[in-house]
Amino acid sequence: MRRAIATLLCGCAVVGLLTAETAWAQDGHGSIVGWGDQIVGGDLSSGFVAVAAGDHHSLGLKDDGSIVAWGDNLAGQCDVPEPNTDFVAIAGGGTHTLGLKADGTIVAWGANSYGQCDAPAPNTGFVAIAAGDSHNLGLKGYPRGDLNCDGLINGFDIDGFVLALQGPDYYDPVYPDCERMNADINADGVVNGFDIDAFVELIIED
Ligand SMILES: [Ca+2]
Ligand SMILES: [Ca+2]
Repeated sequence: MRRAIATLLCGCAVVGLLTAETAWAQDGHGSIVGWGDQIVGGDLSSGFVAVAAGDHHSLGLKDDGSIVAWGDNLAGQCDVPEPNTDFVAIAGGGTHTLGLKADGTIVAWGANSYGQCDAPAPNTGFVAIAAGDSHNLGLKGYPRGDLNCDGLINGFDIDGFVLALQGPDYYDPVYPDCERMNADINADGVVNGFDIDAFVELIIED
């Protein structure tokens, strides 16, 4: 089961700010390194699987599916809406933020003067997101967890998930028109045993 958020940075008014031009760097897998005109966030030392940047705010996606946001928060672009769980991708707009959930829905928050936070209906089936200054793009596809590519995530995906864990030599011949990486439920770029708990959670939620 994905853990609930242990700690979310307190808004974006984080402690330990460096000067705007100061670069920061931390060694190690899963840490975030930043440079340039930026405000430094809190603990960025481990557990991250993706990063994104807006005009003056920054985003990190953690391996537990939560988003950490820091920087300029004048439009609320760093106020990740609850529940801050099950995110698999992030994108930073000018003064807004996008998060893609594991179930293929988009969550958006921050400035909405151009409707950039109003995800169009039906808000389902998204597999990738991008954010411009005041607009967004969403790519439709088969969501993570849909291992038989029927557009649904349910118990009929279990066989495909097991084959996906075994490798492309097992999965691809059975599902030639589907995508084995849909089994990368925790969005860390690989399909392995660490995806099992998240997959089970998706099936249970269905
Ligand atoms: Ca399916
Ligand atoms: Ca994975």
